[in-house]
Amino acid sequence: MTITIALSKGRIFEETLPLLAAAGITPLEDPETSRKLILPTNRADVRLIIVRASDVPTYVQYGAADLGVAGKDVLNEHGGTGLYQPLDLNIARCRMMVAVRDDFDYDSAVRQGARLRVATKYVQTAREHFAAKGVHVDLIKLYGSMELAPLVGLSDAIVDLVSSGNTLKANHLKAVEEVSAISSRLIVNQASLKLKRAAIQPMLDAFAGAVGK
Ligand code: PRT
Ligand code: MG
Repeated sequence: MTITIALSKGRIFEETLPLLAAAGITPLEDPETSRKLILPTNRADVRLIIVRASDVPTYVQYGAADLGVAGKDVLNEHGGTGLYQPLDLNIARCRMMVAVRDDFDYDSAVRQGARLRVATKYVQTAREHFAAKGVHVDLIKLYGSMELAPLVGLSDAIVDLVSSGNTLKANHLKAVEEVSAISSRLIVNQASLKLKRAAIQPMLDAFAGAVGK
């Protein structure tokens, strides 16, 4: 019985490596240099698949992967259908923020009840956030480089992830409101957990031990 784990390249892969090691799993190739999308590991019964960060929940939902690691940002947009989310891995941490141009008075725009144009990749998250605040927004869906939108008049505000804050600063933007704290979770296909419990449960326990829970 093979266990397939879906990961994205970059920070999630890097920060998941020590957790995999705690479960006795070592990838045999580096996704940054390999062109393979299916990576073997030291364990004949465990393989990794490398997918786009926002595609990880989809692979796990349909059982094409048994396990995966995905940010709460991605999970909130996906909705979580068919996924068991047993563990916050506390990795790839950042904050989902509302940001505007340095010279834009966000608080007064909100106070005056202005209708705000908000550009974001996280439409679902943004809709929930502004609805809860009672702020009327027109959402503009983008797929990347949200920071550009307020600079060229596409939007008044963006909803995006911030870690160091350097990207905002370099583009004369400021964060004005936190939407939520973000970290990555372990996700598990619900059917896999039942059918492959003997193989999966020890991995969950090892991950939980490595995370300190
Ligand atoms: O890059 P790609 O379009 O393929 O997908 P992705 O951006 O979703 O994937 P990836 O690998 O970049 O991010 C995977 C996960 O890492 C995200 O889903 C988040 O949960 C988490 N994460 C943690 C981040 C960041 N920190 C982060 N800083 N994801 C993105 N960023 C970006 C942010 O969007 C902004 O453009 O980094 C920029 C800001 O960084 P600072 O340091 O300048 O503030
Ligand atoms: Mg990215």
